[in-house]
Amino acid sequence: MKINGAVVRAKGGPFVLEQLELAEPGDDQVLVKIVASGMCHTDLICRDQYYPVPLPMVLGHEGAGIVEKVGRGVKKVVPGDHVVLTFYTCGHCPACLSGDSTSCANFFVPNFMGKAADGSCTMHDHGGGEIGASFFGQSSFGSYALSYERNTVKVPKDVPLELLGPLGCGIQTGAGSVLNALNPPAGSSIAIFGAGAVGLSAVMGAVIAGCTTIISVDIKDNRLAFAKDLGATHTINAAKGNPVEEIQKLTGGGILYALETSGVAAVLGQAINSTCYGGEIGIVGAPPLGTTIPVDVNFMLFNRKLRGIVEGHSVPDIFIPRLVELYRQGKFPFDKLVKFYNFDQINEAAADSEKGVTIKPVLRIVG
Ligand code: CXF
Ligand code: ZN
Repeated sequence: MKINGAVVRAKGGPFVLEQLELAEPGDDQVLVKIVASGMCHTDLICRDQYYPVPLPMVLGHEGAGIVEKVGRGVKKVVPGDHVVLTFYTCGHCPACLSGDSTSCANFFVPNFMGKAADGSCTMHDHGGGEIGASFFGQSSFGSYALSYERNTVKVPKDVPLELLGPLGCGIQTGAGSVLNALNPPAGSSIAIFGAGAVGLSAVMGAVIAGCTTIISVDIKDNRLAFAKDLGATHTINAAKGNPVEEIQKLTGGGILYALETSGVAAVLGQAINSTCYGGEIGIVGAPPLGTTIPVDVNFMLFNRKLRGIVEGHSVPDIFIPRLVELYRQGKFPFDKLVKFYNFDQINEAAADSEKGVTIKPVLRIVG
């Protein structure tokens, strides 16, 4: 079928709207009419080839839309259902079978390599040239996307569908890193480094968890003010002071939970150093491939735990509907992070996100 898609053909962009040909859904696939798609930092680092995905490609991995057609084997959704698209996992490796699908052994190829899970190319341009698709098992920067039953999450019809796409990645990553991965007990303290979409979602997650000290660290005062608005109890501008010393002062010796969302290696060092004995540090922000940091082994030896967290360690079919319900009850106001753009403003949305003037751009794709 013919679709409109935003193609990145060269390192650094731009996104160019083109008419493309999308394949029919396979047995385990779902054809989704995309209503809106969030834009995530990972779309931009793939465009810029910090993550060297093959180009040309249609990126986008926070799709929200309406099921148009399902493959023969699909049972979870039917045409007309409202869905959020999330990351692809295989469902048959040991991690998926044990319920930890964010550690899926087959995560890489169907999420990043531009091919469907069976290795086929599902998108072509008007000249018949192959276009990388199936980005995060979706490629949602298009008027239609092919997802899989496993990464298609049904959502209720009484919440605005155009708002929900970011629950598929950035928002679930931030909130889930706190609620599913670090799991701080009520009354505990957490420091969240970075106040972008992921970090601010983590702040909201920490409020839901009942943390009574929530420290947001960033280098922009407007973001820190936003974090306060969302429930941070303390803010630290790391451009003006030393966050490690300030956290130690605030907590009387170091914090038990720290989350690094900025993707800056030096900030990860600060997150580690801000913890007390037994502290746990979550790595969420993605720096360029090959980035390393020095770690003081004896510092870690005192029961500290450093862990990576992918996609908020969530089981999307369970966690995304929970976030929708929390939003509906006014306990998870992630809509405050969103600014809408028309599909043909996609490059402006990307630029605003990079400048930091928009926290979570969402593209309205089909009216
Ligand atoms: C990504 C971040 C980098 C590791 C895989 C998951 N999340 C989405 O943007
Ligand atoms: Zn993402």
